[in-house]
Amino acid sequence: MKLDIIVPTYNESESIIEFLKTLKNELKKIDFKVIIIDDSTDNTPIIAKKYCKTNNIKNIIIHRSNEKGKGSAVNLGLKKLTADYAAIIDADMEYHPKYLLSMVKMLKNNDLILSLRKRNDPIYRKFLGYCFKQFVKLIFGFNFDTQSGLKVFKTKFVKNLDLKSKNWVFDIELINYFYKNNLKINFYNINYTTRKCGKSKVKVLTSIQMFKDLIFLKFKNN
Ligand SMILES: Nc1nc2c(ncn2[C@@H]2O[C@H](COP(=O)(O)OP(=O)(O)OP(=O)(O)O)[C@@H](O)[C@H]2O)c(=O)[nH]1
Ligand SMILES: [Mg+2]
Repeated sequence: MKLDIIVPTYNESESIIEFLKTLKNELKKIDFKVIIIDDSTDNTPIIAKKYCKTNNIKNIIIHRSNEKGKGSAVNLGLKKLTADYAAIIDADMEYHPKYLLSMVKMLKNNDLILSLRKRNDPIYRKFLGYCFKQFVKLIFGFNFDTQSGLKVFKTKFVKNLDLKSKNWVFDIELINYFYKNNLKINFYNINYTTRKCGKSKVKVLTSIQMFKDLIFLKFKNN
């Protein structure tokens, strides 16, 4: 079984080694490749390249110096997929790579598996997260955690997908693409741990932008 793993990175020099080490350890039995799409201003891509080389991890590492956005990074990652199965995961160890194999196994009878987490956020993010979830439910009808950073899917279904969402609502665009095409979506419960090192890229303003992007996604792109 072959698995391509898309990892968007933005200044993750403090966590990238732990992430790659854990990934390699958890996926000993399968043929996998990491596809890191990096927009960092620190040395994340250099550290990642070196670690992959010395530890024999198949990799594609693309550094973009004049572009940003998790959504557009994932979109570029989608274009690089060659394996039958693909995953998207964050590099900050909030989503443990130990879940990947079980989730990929579920693709035998499904097309997209979404991880569901129980977040333990500061109160303001809890509140904004709740409002956002209600908004997603209202305009897309999705009554689940769409923003979880760990997903696996069959590559063949995303061949023609070109994500328009440059930033944080790309998850909903991706899920909606599977949904619109009547593909089978299923869920996998995970334990989620908050970031231990490095900095969050999510700011209070991000949430406001997300509401705007979501309306745009629904009424302009769909
Ligand atoms: N390539 C790229 N990756 C990004 C960008 N912004 C965030 N990321 C990556 O996307 C992943 C999620 O970003 P986080 O800042 O952890 O977002 P989050 O998990 O919602 O927020 P926290 O819970 O506070 O960590 C991480 O691997 C980031 O490095 C970006 O502009 N470009
Ligand atoms: Mg994070």
